[in-house]
Amino acid sequence: MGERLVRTASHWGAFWVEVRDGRAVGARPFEKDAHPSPLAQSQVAAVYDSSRIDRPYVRKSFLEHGAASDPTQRGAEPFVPVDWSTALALVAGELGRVKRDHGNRAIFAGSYGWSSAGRLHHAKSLLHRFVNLMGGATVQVDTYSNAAGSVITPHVLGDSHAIGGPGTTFDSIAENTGLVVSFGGMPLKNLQIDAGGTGEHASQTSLAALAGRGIEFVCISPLRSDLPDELKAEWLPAIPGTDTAIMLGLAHTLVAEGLHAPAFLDRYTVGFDRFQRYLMGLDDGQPKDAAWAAQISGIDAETIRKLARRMAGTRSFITTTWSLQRADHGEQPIWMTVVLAAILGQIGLPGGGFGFGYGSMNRMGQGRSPVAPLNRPVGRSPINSYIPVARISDLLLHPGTTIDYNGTRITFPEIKLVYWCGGNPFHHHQDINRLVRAWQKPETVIVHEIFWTSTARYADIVLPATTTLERNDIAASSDRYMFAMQQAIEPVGQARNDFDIFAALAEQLGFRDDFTEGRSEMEWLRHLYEVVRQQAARHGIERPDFETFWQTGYVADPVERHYDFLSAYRADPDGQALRTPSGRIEIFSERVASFGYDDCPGHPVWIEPAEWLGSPKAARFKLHLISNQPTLRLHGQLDNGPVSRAAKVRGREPVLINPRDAAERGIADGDVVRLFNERGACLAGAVLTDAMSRGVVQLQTGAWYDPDRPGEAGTLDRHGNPNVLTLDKGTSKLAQGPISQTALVEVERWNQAVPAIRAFERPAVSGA
Ligand SMILES: Nc1nc2c(c(=O)[nH]1)N[C@H]1C(S)=C(S)[C@@H](COP(=O)(O)OP(=O)(O)OC[C@H]3O[C@@H](n4cnc5c(=O)[nH]c(N)nc54)[C@H](O)[C@@H]3O)O[C@H]1N2
Ligand SMILES: Nc1nc2c(c(=O)[nH]1)N[C@H]1C(S)=C(S)[C@@H](COP(=O)(O)OP(=O)(O)OC[C@H]3O[C@@H](n4cnc5c(=O)[nH]c(N)nc54)[C@H](O)[C@@H]3O)O[C@H]1N2
Ligand SMILES: [Mo]
Repeated sequence: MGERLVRTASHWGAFWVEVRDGRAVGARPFEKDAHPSPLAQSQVAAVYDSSRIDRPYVRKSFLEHGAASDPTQRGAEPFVPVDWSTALALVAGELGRVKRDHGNRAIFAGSYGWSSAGRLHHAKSLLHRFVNLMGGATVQVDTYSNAAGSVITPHVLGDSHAIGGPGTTFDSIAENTGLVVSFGGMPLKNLQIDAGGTGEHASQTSLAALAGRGIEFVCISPLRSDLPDELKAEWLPAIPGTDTAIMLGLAHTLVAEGLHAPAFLDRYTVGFDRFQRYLMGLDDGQPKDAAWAAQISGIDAETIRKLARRMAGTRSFITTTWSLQRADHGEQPIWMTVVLAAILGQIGLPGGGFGFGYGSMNRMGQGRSPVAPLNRPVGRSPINSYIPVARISDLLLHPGTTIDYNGTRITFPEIKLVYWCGGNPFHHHQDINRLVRAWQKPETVIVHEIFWTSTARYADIVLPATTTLERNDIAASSDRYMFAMQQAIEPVGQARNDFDIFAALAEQLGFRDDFTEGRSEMEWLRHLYEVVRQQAARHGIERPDFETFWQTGYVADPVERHYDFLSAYRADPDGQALRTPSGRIEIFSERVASFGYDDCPGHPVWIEPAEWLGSPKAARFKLHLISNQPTLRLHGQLDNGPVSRAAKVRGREPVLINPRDAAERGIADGDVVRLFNERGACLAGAVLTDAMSRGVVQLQTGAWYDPDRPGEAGTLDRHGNPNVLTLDKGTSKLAQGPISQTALVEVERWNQAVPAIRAFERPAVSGA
């Protein structure tokens, strides 16, 4: 057969798959990509990794006793291989049983997760389409990425565009901005990624182009490398979780020194007077001044005052990464970013104001095509049953409990069946030991997976899914590109496309035609392409017909390169009024205040996080854990690939630690260490660096959970999954978002024998 090159795309970019004799053997970058991601190599290699699920499996006692089997054996006992028809009949039977006996609310199909970049075969969307046709299920709202940000911004700005973009473009910043103040930096590592793919990795180019233009950068972050070296940023290693206090200190200086913009505040905002009372300490006697902020954040008062003056003295742009809101009271740094920018009065001016998520994802700061990205329709749920995304363990552990959420009250149903397809809660959720206990509550757990992730290991019925190389699809994000993903190889083992799995199940449950609408894979792609092609035409953008697109492999739309967020509102605040109750930027929100939440009042405030270096707990657990996004994989995806594995330290996930913190604990570079707190413990490999601020350690997310006693809570994770240490609590009653950045830990040298990593091996199989 010889060698062929086949076009494909992924969340980490487009590339060509090299196929030799029916096997994928390598990856070559998309010809227009100036910064191709090494993750493509891992994707191709992982296809044949021993962690691949080769056929359907059922947990042993579940096969014998069904829902009456002992759920505490989940994750512990062996699997039995079964044929597809047995597996499908079992799944259809369980769905039918739970629906009949307990109703659709008892089925949890939130299935949060990134799945693949392909929009037709997008696993989570397929599950949602399927359950919607089945009468609905309990699902999740918001995202782990951005729960607090996307719930607070509609109250403040009328919608959540500030979070998802488009934001002020890098081109506008390059031309107009004098000072960029960056909370959480703009780490290059994250710019490899965009949900649904990216063509050129344009943000890496844009960021590099900011160097040498005389723009000043300030990086407020526990990690110096959060801004690339070329930008020659001033690094302010703030205590994690204290950004809101720093912003308040800046705001206080501006107001106290008359450097604020009363005309802007009058015309474009509401509620400054209420906020000002808090800022100046009129009611509580505590001005939120630079000295106050210094004592909380560890950044000295004079530095804060000078920074405020510099911000007022030039065109300044404030960026706040999404990570800041993935923390206790994560609504506050987002709201306070907007308020600080409003006090400076530069919102809507070229290169001025604020933006979120620069350095969180490739899309931010890039112009946006006016055409909405292609998406598979999921339909509507006939029932209204949902939880805030990160309340999964609470839901499973405490049915009947009522919680607050964004002005409403939600009572948890009793979940009997969990269906996950395209996500990995044993990667993404906080406090995995608690999740292990919660996971023992439902009667039945069904998972479609490609690999033996923990989510697959902790299932009763495991169905093997194809990777994107084994099917045809289209990748589309808010990037200006759309890519053909052409099938490169035959399905590996007995893997099937999620689409085909759901079609077969729908057949057994009597709604196959509604699910497929009578279309095959290629007919769906043609159909979806035609829908967006017509949308593009309405915007005056001409796209080729499907055949030409499929052959060329991509289309690229023109985008607006000079865009400034809220410039239209600035130009015409009445005609372009915001969709807030007042039509203005809400520094004080009557609506949020009316909810009466003690942990999210009517204007931004500093509230101590549940854990931080200033809390009493820091006497026992002296280090703040940052579990940020991983450089060499996407979450847990591709941890089984060669790129991620090559960077492990003695097989463990690297933990970054300041040399002085290491010395105090007798830890040397390359040592295996144990991280622990009262929630859990894991091993990791020490990497000493002065780019890590004192008192903080970084353990990136995504090392596959590797418990030494699977199925039991409270075991040692041998590999370095930070979520055995993180705290499972909502940001506040408003968003109830995840708070993975709020965690204290202690670290010690591991002096025992170093156990083998088992996470990438197949689980025990019996009765084959
Ligand atoms: N401590 C800590 N935890 C965090 C974060 C943090 O900053 N710190 N960040 C959070 C954030 S922002 C996010 S978005 C989440 C990410 O959490 P997830 O999105 O759940 O993580 P992924 O590892 O991407 O999981 C996707 C899973 O889908 C599977 N998959 C891929 N393609 C297919 C397919 O076609 N079919 C099927 N059936 N399966 C497929 C992959 O094998 C993988 O296991 O993690 C969150 N967790
Ligand atoms: N390579 C790669 N890129 C990714 C992903 C991936 O898995 N791999 N995931 C993607 C996804 S789903 C998302 S949602 C985005 C997330 O994008 P972000 O949330 O922005 O990403 P993080 O890397 O978690 O955080 C950015 C930086 O914030 C800093 N930080 C953490 N806590 C604090 C704090 O309290 N204060 C301050 N000032 N700084 C702090 C950390 O040092 C960290 O490096 O990334 C995307 N990009
Ligand atoms: Mo995310």
